[in-house]
Amino acid sequence: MTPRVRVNQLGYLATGPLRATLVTDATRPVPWRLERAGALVAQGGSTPRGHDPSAGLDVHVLDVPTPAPGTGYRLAADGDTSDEFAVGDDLYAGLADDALRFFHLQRSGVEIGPDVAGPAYARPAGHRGAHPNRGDTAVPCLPAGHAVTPDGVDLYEGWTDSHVLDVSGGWYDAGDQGKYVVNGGIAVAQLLAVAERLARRGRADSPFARRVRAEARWELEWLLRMQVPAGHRHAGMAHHKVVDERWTPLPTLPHLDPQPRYLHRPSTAATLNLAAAAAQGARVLATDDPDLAQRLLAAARVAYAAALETPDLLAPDTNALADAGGGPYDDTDVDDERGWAAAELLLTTGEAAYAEDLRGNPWFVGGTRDPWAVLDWQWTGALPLMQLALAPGVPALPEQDAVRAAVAQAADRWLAAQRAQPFGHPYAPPDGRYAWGSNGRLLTNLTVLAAAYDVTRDPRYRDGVAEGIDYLLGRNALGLSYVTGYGTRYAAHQHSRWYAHQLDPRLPPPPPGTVAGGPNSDVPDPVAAPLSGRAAQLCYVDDIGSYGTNELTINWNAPLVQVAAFLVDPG
Ligand code: 9MR
Repeated sequence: MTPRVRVNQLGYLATGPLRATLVTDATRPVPWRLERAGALVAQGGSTPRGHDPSAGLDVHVLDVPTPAPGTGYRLAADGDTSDEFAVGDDLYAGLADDALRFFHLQRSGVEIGPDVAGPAYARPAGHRGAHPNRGDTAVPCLPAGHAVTPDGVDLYEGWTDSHVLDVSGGWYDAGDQGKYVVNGGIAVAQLLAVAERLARRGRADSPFARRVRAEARWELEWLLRMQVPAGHRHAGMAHHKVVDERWTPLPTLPHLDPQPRYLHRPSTAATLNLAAAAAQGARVLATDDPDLAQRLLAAARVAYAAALETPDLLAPDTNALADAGGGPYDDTDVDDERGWAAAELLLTTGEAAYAEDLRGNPWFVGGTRDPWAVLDWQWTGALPLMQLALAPGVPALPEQDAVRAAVAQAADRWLAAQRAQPFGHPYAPPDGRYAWGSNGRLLTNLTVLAAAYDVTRDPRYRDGVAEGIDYLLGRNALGLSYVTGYGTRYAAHQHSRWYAHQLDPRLPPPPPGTVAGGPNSDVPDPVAAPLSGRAAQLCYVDDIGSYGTNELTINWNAPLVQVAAFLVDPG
């Protein structure tokens, strides 16, 4: 039975806050007791919060003074007792480590040995071009007429160029084996931001920081391979993706993928993501590998210029195909990506021209768009603002103080949203419907609070991050931790083509530190579909078939690394 007292099943920081959510019909405050080994540590009364529409439950909040560090705490209230939890400052190092290892395990084109994956999930190199899979070492462009919808619309009409590229390496995106520049770009940027923060904290040479940079480098080298070479149409732009011709069944190990793979035509969004991530990578890897840093910066400049020349080559919504073999990552507004690329190029080069481009961008401070509403692969407007705010000084950008103020204001908005949520999570879509990857959106909101803390040192923001992660680790309507291996009851069947624990119980769950996409009000897959119409938090099922609520991806695990690394050392 899931306890009605919902806590962060991993534990709470010694600096607090320690809050829990009680599911109860009681209309008046009820007493709670904090116990350890049966002994009373503290007691108090709950705060009734009424009906919570996101959970479809009546709830109270327990606000508990943080006790001395230790393990084995429990909260008792209303005739029920919570799972055990710890209190301490060393709770998140393991999670940061594991969440980062996830990326190594997503690597394509290289053997994943038992030393990193354990014996059950060690696997040969995928997509290296050996029979029977066609491999990523020589991938042709999608031939004309290969992306025609059932209504007869050719999604890539007018695209006639053809060449073959070596696009091996990089990370598989998710539970599928596609590799997408748009999503690779944001995920690697988030890891690079971790490396930058560690450097600001004087820990650039720690083993963890080195691993972060090595992992980011793996993806950056792949991004470079996705750039259209000189002499071809749209030279300098980035191919949007390399994916299978058709979806493969579950499970399919990468080296056994029988599908032909194709490069899809370039897109402006992918090109700008490449420009942003490569420019940032050039800074972060400058000491480790000056030659690579130079190549990255050159590629970023070329990509940026190519995107200005071809500003609206949009990736089509390939979901319209009968069997797309990969996701669309389609985006009709690329101004936010343009601002992001300009900001990273500005930070790396200091050149005033990039600052000028940024000023004219609708997502920049004073612009017409709200960069803070959503931060994900499609809406990237908040990323450059956080990056600019955190940079020590940007001479070409006198507006830097205004940018810093905007970050703090955005964080204030998330703190207000958090106070309104009885489960303590700063995620509150205005229509009440949770998005695909809602856990990822919560995590990126937490990165905004973390950035605000780094900029202002106001402890309210640090506490906001600490409380916000409670939701992912069990303080939610399902009483479930969404992170494999963390918590008393955790998601163990994330949608993946190789972590097939559910299909073959001899296999272990996905590796620890893997976050599930989370509740999705649209319940788009057949497994979650019966949950349609339920309260948002209940639109989730821990089933390998539920790609719409339970997939793992690089762009959700990357902010998990950010948040966990922040909580290891808030400073
Ligand atoms: O995360 C993406 C989500 O925002 C979209 O609504 C959804 C449908 O287009 O696609 C999600 O991304 C998937 C991608 O297309 C393919 N790899 C797995 C991704 C996570 O489910």
